Amino acid sequence: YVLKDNEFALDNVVASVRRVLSNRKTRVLVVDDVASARQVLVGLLEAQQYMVVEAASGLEAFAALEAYDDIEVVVTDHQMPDISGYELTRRIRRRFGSDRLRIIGVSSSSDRMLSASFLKAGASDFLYRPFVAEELQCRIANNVETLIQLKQLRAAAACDYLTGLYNRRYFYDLGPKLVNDCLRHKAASAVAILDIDHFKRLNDTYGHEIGDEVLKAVAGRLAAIFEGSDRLLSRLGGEEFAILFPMMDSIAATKLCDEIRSDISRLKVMADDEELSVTVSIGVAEISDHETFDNYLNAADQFLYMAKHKGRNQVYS
Ligand code: GH3
Ligand code: MG
Ligand code: MG
Ligand code: MG
Repeated sequence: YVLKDNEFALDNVVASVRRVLSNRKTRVLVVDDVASARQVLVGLLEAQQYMVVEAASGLEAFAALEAYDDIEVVVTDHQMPDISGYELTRRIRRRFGSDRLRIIGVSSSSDRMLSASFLKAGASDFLYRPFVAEELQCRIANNVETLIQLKQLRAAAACDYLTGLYNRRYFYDLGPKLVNDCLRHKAASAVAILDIDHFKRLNDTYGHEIGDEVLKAVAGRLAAIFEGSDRLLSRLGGEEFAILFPMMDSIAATKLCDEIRSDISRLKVMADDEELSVTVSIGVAEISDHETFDNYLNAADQFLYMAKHKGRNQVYS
């Protein structure tokens, strides 16, 4: 439950890119107190293959946003009995950034300043009624397109190109937040650094391309092990990976890491017609205090050094 606050914690970057690319239908919320006006908007949106949810007031709009966590566009009228579309826009923006939700205002008001007010409040777009149907459709399509591009950029920025795992940047971005969530609940976390043994030798013997294949195989195995869990897995760089175990002390994490170590030692990677195997060393540190995230990673790194020193293919904590 700790991780629920972080929208992307459970999300594998690769999976989210796939979702973006898979033409999943966008869900649009239409807010208007007048049923006939709502119907016009719904008709235009459904003609564009969007999934549409309706709300007859600002309060209904909030309820809809609670009920559906995948609404990505809100088209809202301005004049409504409970709260205005302008106020609704302001309040939605406090919770959802424009990289997550697009808001388009529509109004038959004669106030020519209304458009600017909406945009200042965080609306992505605004149209005066009566609007040209095709213009509304184009503006919505443009907003959906922008959202998709933002998601692709965000996923690419968090992703390691070779392995498809989260990268160092993402690990250092989300890791401290997860750790603090745990500390707020008075729970420890653990962090592990995993390093492939004698990887340079493998590169020197078989070449970098085979080295890359081994990296991908190890990353794929780790991703499979942690799929659907609340652990944060990333490639820090080179042949080093970091794993954050929220709500877990170092004893439990060490036990798990030893299973991972053993699992990877049984992995077979095909190189030309030879079967290669690799081993990994892992250092594990417990996070139970408010030191900097870097300090804990340094501690894990020192334990990793001990694991190497003691002969590799082992876990040290
Ligand atoms: P140890 O058991 O002590 O960890 O020895 P090691 O050889 O694994 O460690 P070292 O840090 O000396 O070597 C890491 C090597 O990883 C050096 C570098 O050429 C290689 N490397 C780093 N990034 C990549 C990559 O993306 N692809 C490939 N193929 N090799 C990489
Ligand atoms: Mg109205
Ligand atoms: Mg290394
Ligand atoms: Mg190494």
